[in-house]
Amino acid sequence: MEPAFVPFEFTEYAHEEMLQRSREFHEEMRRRRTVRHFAERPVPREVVELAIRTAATAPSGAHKQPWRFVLVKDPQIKARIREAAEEEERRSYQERMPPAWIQDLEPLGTDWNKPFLTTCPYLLAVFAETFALTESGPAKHYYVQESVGIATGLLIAALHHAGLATLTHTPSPMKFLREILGRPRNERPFLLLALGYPAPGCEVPNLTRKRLEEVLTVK
Ligand code: IYR
Repeated sequence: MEPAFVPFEFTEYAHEEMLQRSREFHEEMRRRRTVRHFAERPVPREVVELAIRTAATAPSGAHKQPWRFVLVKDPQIKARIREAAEEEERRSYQERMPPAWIQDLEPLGTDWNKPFLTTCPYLLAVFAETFALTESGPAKHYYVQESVGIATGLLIAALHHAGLATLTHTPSPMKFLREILGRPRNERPFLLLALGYPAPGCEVPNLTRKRLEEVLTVK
C-alpha cells in the first residue's frame, strides 16, 4: 500500500539568494500584461500543456483538484465561441452593464467585439468542477472558486514565463461554453483564456500598479 505521508522535498536558499530569486521573479511577473491583439501564428502545444500541468499543481479544497481545461484550436469551434460571446457581450455592453461600469472600462478600450477569440491560436476554457459525479451519486467539492482561481493564476504565470501572452475573457453569462464544448453538468465555466504571441505592434493600456503600501498592511 502507498504510504499516507512521505518526506517533503524542500530546498532552502541563503538569504541573499532568496532575495535575488524574489527580485528576478518579480521583475519577470511585472512585465506580464493582458494583451488584446494576438498574432495568428501557432504556438508550441507542449508549452501550453506544460503550463496546464503547472496550473494543476495548485492547492485545492480537500485535494479534489476541481479544475478542468479545454484547449480549443479548431477554427470552427473558436468561431462558434466568438459568435456566442459577442452576442452576450453586445447585450451586456448595450443593456446590462450600468454606466459606471462602462466608464470604468473606458481606459481599457474594450467593447463587445472580440476578434481575439478567433485570431489567437488557442483558446483555453477553464471549468470548475463543482461536484464529482460518482457511481453513488454527486459528491461535494470544496472551495471550488478559490481552488480554480489559484490554478488559473499559476496558469497565467506559467504561460507568461514561457513567453506567451494571455487575455482573461469572462463573457457573461458564460453558459454557452458548456454547450459548445459539450461539458458535463457538474462543470461550470470559470473563464476563457485567449493565448498566443502578441500581434506585431501590439499596444496595451498605459496602466500603473498600486504601490506596495497601498496593497499591504503590516501589523
Ligand atoms: N466581460 C466584458 C467586460 C469586461 C469587464 C471587466 I471588470 C474587464 O476588466 C474587462 C472587460 C469583456 O470582456 O469585454
